[in-house]
Amino acid sequence: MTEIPKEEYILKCTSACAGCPSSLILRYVLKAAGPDTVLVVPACCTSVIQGIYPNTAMNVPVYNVAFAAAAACASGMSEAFSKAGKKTNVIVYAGDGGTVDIGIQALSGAFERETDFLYICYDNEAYGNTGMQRSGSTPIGARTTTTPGGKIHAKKDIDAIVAAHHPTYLATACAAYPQDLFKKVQKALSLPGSKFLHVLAPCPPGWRFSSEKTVAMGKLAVRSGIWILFEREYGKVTINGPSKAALVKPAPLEEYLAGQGRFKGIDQNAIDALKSQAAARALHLQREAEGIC
Ligand SMILES: Cc1ncc(C[n+]2csc(CCOP(=O)(O)OP(=O)(O)O)c2C)c(N)n1
Ligand code: SF4
Ligand SMILES: [Mg+2]
Repeated sequence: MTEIPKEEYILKCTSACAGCPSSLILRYVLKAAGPDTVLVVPACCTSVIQGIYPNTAMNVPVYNVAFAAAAACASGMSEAFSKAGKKTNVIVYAGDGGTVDIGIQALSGAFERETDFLYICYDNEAYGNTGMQRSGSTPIGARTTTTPGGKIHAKKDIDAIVAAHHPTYLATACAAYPQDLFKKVQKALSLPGSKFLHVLAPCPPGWRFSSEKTVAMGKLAVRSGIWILFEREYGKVTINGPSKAALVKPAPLEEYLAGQGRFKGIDQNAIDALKSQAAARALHLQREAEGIC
């Protein structure tokens, strides 16, 4: 951890819930990006965590925008900085609802135009700020306030959707692995063009586990293989660190599910669906990493 700078860009005493993964992830994102950074934040938990004007918990400029507009705003901003000869990092920091559902059109447009920016989706698998409604990123079987019997549809594969735009860099990360996250943000910002980072954000109130277990839950997600750490740099796929071992010998998925109240009473069909999706995804990534497809 010694390579991670001591400077803090999120100040103390934010309004985040105890154990919040969103603020934890952003803390390391900003340590990697440094002070010459502008954040573009659509409506989400982070737009509350940042504080209410004129006060703010953020030590970098933040531009708040409507849900559907984040990537479009970032496009204009990136172009303006470029024309002014500035190298300022433009980073969208958005939730899963704002990315896989409401902001997907602007996201697609920005990636198609090869906008020079980094889009980060922190994925707590629900609309957290408004009380945990299901999003397109909520997994099968998870109970949310709008899926009280458990969600019946699969989690949208946003990584595959973004990959179809052939970005310079696409990677996954997890709040439980800050060094991996830090290095991926640094690498993404060192590359030209459009970059996408999808970060799993285990959310204590949303997933219904106690607040000291955020990191443990993230590690279990990776160890069980339900969340795979990988990078796709100029199209070449690499499976990272702990996911290499997890794909050979995964921890039981039941252990991950049992620790979360949102999966209470999940039926066997939903568990089987989660397992087969994870296995298919692992196989596809392994084949890509070996250059087979
Ligand atoms: C167009 C529009 N619809 C709905 C809302 C209300 N709203 C604000 S934040 C939010 C939830 C965002 O969820 P997500 O993007 O997953 O971020 P999280 O809150 O989980 O951090 C919603 C529905 C809004 N601000 N604008
Ligand atoms: S609901 Fe989850 S992501 Fe949102 S502030 Fe609370 S812990 Fe963080
Ligand atoms: Mg969310």
